[in-house]
Amino acid sequence: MNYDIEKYKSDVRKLLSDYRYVHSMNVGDSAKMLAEKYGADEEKAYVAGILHDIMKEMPKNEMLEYITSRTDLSAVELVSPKVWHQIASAFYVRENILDDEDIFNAIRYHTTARANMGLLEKIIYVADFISAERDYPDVDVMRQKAQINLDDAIIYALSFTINQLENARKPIHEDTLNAYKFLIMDR
Ligand code: DGI
Ligand code: FE
Ligand code: FE
Repeated sequence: MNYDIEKYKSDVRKLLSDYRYVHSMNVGDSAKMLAEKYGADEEKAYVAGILHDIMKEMPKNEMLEYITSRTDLSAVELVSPKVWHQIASAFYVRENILDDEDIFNAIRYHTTARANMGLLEKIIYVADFISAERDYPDVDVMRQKAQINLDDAIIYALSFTINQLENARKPIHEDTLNAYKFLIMDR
């Protein structure tokens, strides 16, 4: 595939703040690195990485309208605005930038994860956690795990996210719980 990477970057640049633009480019770099390591298409991973959060800064009321006109939301999704951008970004990319099923799914599940993820989905999920600007307390552990075993890194990230949501007394998305169960059973 020949991807028009400079155009995708300018599309992202127009829709995101400086901080999130830098994050997006860093996720692209991390995704490319993981693709090389785990034998995925490096360019495709880079493209999915730079595009993954493209709708993150759309106003929440518009985002809800945008996604509910395209898909049904679960009860947890309706009360979890932070997961809306994975749906909005996936549809936006498919309709306006490029139509590729792997890239669609990698963006579509990059926040919640899901059971039985494909390699590109796994790569984008992990790349988002280890991007260069991330500085949460366990980021070094996460980066180290990402170098050793992709599924172990995902389990660690899922456990971290589930714990954070529990501590904040927030609902946990069904796909997040199913991703955790699937990978634990699959080991
Ligand atoms: O978009 P980013 O900030 O780069 O990262 P992200 O897409 O992983 O979004 C992280 C946010 O999403 C974080 O504030 C926690 C929230 N989140 C992740 N998984 C779940 C979730 N929120 C709910 N309610 N349920 C989930 O399973
Ligand atoms: Fe995101
Ligand atoms: Fe992100």
